[in-house]
Amino acid sequence: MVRCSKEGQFPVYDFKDDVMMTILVSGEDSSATELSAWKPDYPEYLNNLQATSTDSGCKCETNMGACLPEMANFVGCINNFAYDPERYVHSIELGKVVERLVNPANHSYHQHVYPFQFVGYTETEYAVTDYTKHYFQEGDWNDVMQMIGLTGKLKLRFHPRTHLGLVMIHCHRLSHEDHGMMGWEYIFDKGGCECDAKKALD
Ligand SMILES: [Cu+2]
Repeated sequence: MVRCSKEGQFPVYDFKDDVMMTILVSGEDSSATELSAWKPDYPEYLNNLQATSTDSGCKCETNMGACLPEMANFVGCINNFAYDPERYVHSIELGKVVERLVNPANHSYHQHVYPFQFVGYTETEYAVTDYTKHYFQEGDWNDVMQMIGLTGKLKLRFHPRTHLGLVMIHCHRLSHEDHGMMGWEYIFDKGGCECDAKKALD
């Protein structure tokens, strides 16, 4: 993640440009070497889904942004609703390949339990920097993604085959997550996938 090849003091900033910490590096300077490329053996749950189509109802939108007017006191919402422990954003049927269309331009999309594969953009023009495009490559697996400036959405796929129940999703910025931008999906062992949000107790 970090290579400290030069002696000196290096501030680390947060979102507001406040210094969170300073890294003090001592010793001789050294030259950073390139990492050599390698290819991991992927476990089954990371099987490539780029060419896999999704069943109806398993392809849903997840929007991180504004809230309904009655929830205006929250910082942000997922599909217009602030976090509600009794309400889930989408339903998933175990064993189905799932696709989510997500807009992580101003917020970072984070998902628990199952990593997701970034399979592409919904638009041909998506306004991200070459640096970002190089960092997040189509086919990569992630558990959090944000592309500042993104227009349109990202297509993310995963294939839940093991764990039933809750999958938490939220903005990875704590001050947003804790003020509304959190939700969950529910994985069932029967019944089809559905995009409509439901109350868990219905
Ligand atoms: Cu956020």
